[in-house]
Amino acid sequence: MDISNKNSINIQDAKTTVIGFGRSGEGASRLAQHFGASVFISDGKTDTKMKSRAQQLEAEGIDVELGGHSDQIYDAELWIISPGIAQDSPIVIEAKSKHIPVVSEIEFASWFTQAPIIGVTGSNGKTTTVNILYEMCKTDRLSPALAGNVGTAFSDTVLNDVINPPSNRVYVLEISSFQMEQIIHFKPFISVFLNITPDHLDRYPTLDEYIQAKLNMINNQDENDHIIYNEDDPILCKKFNVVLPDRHAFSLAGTGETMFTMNATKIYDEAHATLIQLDQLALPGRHNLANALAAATAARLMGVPNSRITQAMSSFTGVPHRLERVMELNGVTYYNDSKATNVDAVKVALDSFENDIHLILGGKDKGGEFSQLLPHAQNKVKEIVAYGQAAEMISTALGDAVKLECVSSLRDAIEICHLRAVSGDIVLLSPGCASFDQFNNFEERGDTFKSILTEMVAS
Ligand code: UMA
Repeated sequence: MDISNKNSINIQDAKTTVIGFGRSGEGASRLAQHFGASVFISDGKTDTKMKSRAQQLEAEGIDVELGGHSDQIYDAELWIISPGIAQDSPIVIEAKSKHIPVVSEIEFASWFTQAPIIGVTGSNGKTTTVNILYEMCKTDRLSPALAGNVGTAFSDTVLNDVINPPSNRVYVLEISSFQMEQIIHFKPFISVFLNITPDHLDRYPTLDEYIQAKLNMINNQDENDHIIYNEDDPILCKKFNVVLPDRHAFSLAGTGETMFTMNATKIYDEAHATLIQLDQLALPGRHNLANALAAATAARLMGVPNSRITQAMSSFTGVPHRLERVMELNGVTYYNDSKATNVDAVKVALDSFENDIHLILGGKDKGGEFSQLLPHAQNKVKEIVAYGQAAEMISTALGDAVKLECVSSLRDAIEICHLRAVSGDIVLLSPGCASFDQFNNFEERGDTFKSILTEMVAS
């Protein structure tokens, strides 16, 4: 199938294989079927929940294969792959060797909309930024939709819009490096780059390959499009030295030219009008200030008035699983930061608190350097409780410098912290690892943390 010209792609009757029956795969299958493709979705795994979801899709006329990829996957004119499938996985290499075009789910969904896209990427802060930006864009002139890595497949949102077209739609997409691996035409009107720190080094052989995947987001942007980037991030500054789209920096350091500037007490715009007093910001932490500046810059490019930007900044209090204050129990405050799936996110979490912290780390290791936590842990982390597959590795990296205990489960870790924490302390789940050794995703891990705490209160 020829997909070289976006405007002439026609998937009517095209044999289309979708790899991965997660959220992206399910969404892409329905979108492809809506446009007349003959869809076959295949997943290497199976379980009871997947079986019942498969029955539903089959009732809608989509063929589903669970528990392994048969050769039928190669009987296709187009492949759509879920973000969890790496570009160098044997099945992807095989499909390409058979000259089957392979695209990511985000790329595929973008074929079916003309609405402007704001893509937000970075190693940390993406979810918070897209949520603030989404709030800012809720105006009379714009109808924002939030999708992507944040949890809703872009294909689902596009399909809803194809069926019930909204006016003034703008897509606010959280974009991961995985989602940019198979990009051909994807062309955001605004690309936002928050920061780059090592992540997903279990998937990418080098940091540069991880960065390159994220940078694919600007491949198709031209002089009518925009890039927003963090001027305080050396990697981003270097990468965006010479690029085509219109560039806009944001910065906490206050060097260089930025749309919004900060002093010790407020943020103001190019005309020196005050946008917001810093003590009015609802989200704590300097990292969130950077996220808010990135969102404000994107909102302004979309024509959002200052008053709306200010309102969103002063009312948005955060999203679940990101430094989420769960409860106070006997003077001890419990925070769920399950979304901290890499070491840099844990650093940010530690920098947000002054108090004595009982830190729960662990899960499935992603190649992170846990020793880098030491400067951020000094004088505030009372103890670390490490659980799961990465526990031993964490113990090797940090055990000589910080009081540390290894346990097998998250529940054990919580119980130990609960026993030892005294009034005024913080218990922080900020795992620095993926969740997949013991949970389906970071949301399930965070929800489990919260429900164990609720049980403890009840007992
Ligand atoms: N699979 C195969 N064959 C393979 C490999 C995997 O069939 O060779 C199957 C797995 O068995 C599984 C399915 O693929 O059933 C899962 O696909 P997926 O991992 O792409 O998961 P989705 O449910 O489609 O969720 C994806 C994103 N997941 C990942 O990038 C790992 C979700 O981001 C995103 O919210 C969702 O699409 C909707 O856009 C989650 C995530 O963990 C939050 N993202 C990473 C992160 O933030 O660090 C990048």
